[in-house]
Amino acid sequence: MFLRVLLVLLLTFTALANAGPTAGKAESAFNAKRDGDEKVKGRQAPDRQKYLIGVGKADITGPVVELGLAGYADLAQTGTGLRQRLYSRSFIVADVDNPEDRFVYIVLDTQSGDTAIRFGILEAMVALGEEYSPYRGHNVAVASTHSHAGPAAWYNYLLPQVTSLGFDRQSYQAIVDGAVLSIKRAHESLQEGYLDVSSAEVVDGAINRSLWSYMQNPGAERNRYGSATDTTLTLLRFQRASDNKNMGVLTWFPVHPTSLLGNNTHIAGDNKGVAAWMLEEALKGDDSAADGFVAGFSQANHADTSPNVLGAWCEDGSGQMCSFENSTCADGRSQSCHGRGPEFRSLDLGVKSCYEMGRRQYNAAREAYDSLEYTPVVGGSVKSFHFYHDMSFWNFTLPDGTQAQTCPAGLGHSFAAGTTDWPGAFDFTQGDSGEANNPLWNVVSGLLRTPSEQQKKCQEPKPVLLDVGEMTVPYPWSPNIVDIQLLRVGQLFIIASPVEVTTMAGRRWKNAIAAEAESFLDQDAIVMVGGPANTYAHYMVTREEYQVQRYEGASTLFGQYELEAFINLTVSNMNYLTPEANSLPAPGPTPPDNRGNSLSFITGVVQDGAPIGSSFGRVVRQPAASYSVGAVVNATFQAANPRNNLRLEGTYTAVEQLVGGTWTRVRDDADWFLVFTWRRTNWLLGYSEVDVTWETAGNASPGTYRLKYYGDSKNLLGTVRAFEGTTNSFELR
Ligand SMILES: *[C@@H]1O[C@H](CO)[C@@H](O)[C@H](O)[C@H]1NC(C)=O
Ligand SMILES: *[C@@H]1O[C@H](CO)[C@@H](O)[C@H](O)[C@H]1NC(C)=O
Ligand SMILES: *[C@@H]1O[C@H](CO)[C@@H](O)[C@H](O)[C@H]1NC(C)=O
Ligand SMILES: *[C@@H]1O[C@H](CO)[C@@H](O)[C@H](O)[C@H]1NC(C)=O
Ligand SMILES: *[C@@H]1O[C@H](CO)[C@@H](O)[C@H](O)[C@H]1NC(C)=O
Ligand SMILES: CC(=O)N[C@H]1CO[C@H](CO)[C@@H](O)[C@@H]1O
Repeated sequence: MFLRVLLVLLLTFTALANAGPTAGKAESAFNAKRDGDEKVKGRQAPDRQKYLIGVGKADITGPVVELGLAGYADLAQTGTGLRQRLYSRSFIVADVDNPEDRFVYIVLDTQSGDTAIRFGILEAMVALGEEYSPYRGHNVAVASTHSHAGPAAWYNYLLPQVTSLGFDRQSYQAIVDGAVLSIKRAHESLQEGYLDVSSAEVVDGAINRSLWSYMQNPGAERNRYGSATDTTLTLLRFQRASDNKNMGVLTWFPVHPTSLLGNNTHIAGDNKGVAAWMLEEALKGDDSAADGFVAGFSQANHADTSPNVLGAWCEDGSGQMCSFENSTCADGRSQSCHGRGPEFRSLDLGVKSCYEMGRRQYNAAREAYDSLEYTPVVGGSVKSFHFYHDMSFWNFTLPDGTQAQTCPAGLGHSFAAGTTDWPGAFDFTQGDSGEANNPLWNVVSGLLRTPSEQQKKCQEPKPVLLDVGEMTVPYPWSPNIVDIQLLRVGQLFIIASPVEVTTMAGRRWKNAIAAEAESFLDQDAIVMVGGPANTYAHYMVTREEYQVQRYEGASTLFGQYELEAFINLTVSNMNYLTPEANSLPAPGPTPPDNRGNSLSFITGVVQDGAPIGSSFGRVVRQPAASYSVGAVVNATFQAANPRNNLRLEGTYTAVEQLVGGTWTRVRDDADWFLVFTWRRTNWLLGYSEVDVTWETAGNASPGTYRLKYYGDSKNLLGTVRAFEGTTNSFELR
């Protein structure tokens, strides 16, 4: 209530402040451009314009054990613990004069946005009542970092559920609740402030992983760009007007968060999670940053990029790189082809490479943040639209007048081979992994159908392996209905893309938006593509790239004209983003909601037990009495299943330091270097143990410390009780 009053006061004040003798806001923005200088030095910016801005962050860490991870689609990749908690980071922008005109851009530390998650968030906005009525389908964008190391089983459609054995309410709810909490926090922080854009190059931040595909694009087009991936990180700064402190930043840089490999089983935000954590830590207590500074690292046109920047090599003893055209090795298969990260020699599940690739993005973000060359976001108005569109057999006209068609979703043969970042995603289709012991696949594989003639023709030259868009039994396998959404503040446009977009596809899409924006903007548009957002419709390549059907082309669900279709659907609705626009497009067909009818073979926790003579939280193995900084500190506790309590906004592990006679928490689950590993020791009696591991090479300093473990045990009656364990103290020297 108090906040609402504050908001109203704020708005009234702003309205008065803006009701001066000069012409409208948009007008003055354009004047600023005509005056010539858009660049602002430092914090003082005479011609900047005010918006209402807010940022918020909340925990979305779902079940960290006994559940498949989302991304590599590998049944064998089941969670065993936690390296880093996952977050939702929300960024709200509103028009000071028309505060109903606003949007919220959410960056989830998940593999993608999703229809189920989005439904959950939108329902929560309605349930929150009047104050949250400005947040509705047209302006809520559910984007992601695309981390491949978060829990799965929250997807709306069947295909991505297969490798996590279905849908899990607990996993889904953790993301929805955290996303909603992050929106509330952002909403409660809304105040007047400024938006400014800067950028920096990320040095060795990614390589193209499908150069053969990229090379199919016309030479003249490729020559316009310096690289086969986009190397610039763009940063949007949220600076509050009251004291010019920065509340947060939202960045975009394209690179796959596949640094942690497909054999990693610890939950983490991958390289973007590292970058966000580093920037938020670095700015804690910094003069430039407000308390609770939030750093969002959104994904961009990353589909054909890899963080494995040393290239893809055959791990078959041959010492050869994988084949250029199809990433296979001497045996003609892709199974032994692996991309190498900068620290691949540590043979460690990608952890060290992940940290390094995160650090590179952090470095660029820091450079952009410290930059004196900011372009202010001007033009006042905040607009957005969203509608659903069914891609099955949709006919439309290309700009050159020819007819084109999109198709129901279909996956091609190369999809099963996976990528150089991890081979063999979904190779259950070839029967050599997972099929026999995947009960969900056993139920649904008999329902596979061969594509219709119309579908075969539409999808050419893709040979359809999985005709997912024509399969609706027992419920739809993949989206045919996709989200079309654009956000605008001033001259900044954000495409919320439901597909992973390749480098060149992203460039074409952004160029098309910028060209159309010229019809109603005086200054050059800045266009970002963010995603996977709102739903997960796999990949999108250019028409030329589609012809060679590498993984990305085979995963382009709606056929060779998909990019042209997305461009058509966004560009032809940009009239809803003009300063005068005050209506929204028709909502389109509602996608199926499978939350209530999804299959699940995920079993719950039956009970926890502790052996006679032990008890929950007892230290089974103490740390040594002393270590040198750089050593790995390790302790083992008698444990219970972490699925009994996700401890959202809390922690499973902590490091406490003895400071002036008092034990003070100095590390928790958010820390990259503090790792929580859970394992069952007796299935029948429900015994388990956890290792708490602290890698002090990371960021530790000498002192007296102890480790903590916070758990929750469940008895046979289903009662859950919290407990904790504490190790002996140890010296770090
Ligand atoms: C992969 O491409 C090479 C040529 O670069 C070709 O010799 C080989 O047959 C291809 N393998 C498969 C499995 O398509
Ligand atoms: C994880 O996979 C990578 C890539 O194949 C391999 O080099 C590494 O040895 C594996 N690590 C473990 C612990 O299995
Ligand atoms: C739609 O496009 C397809 C493929 O180009 C064509 O065969 C069909 O006649 C078109 N349908 C309509 C109604 O124009
Ligand atoms: C999109 O396709 C429609 C239907 O064919 C066509 O009328 C329109 O001109 C196209 N719009 C753009 C921006 O290409
Ligand atoms: C920590 O201790 C456990 C149990 O002895 C062991 O399995 C694990 O490998 C150790 N981890 C490290 C990083 O030393
Ligand atoms: C321009 C560019 O990024 N080229 C790289 C594409 O990826 C290969 C390895 O797959 C590198 O060797 C190129 O340098």
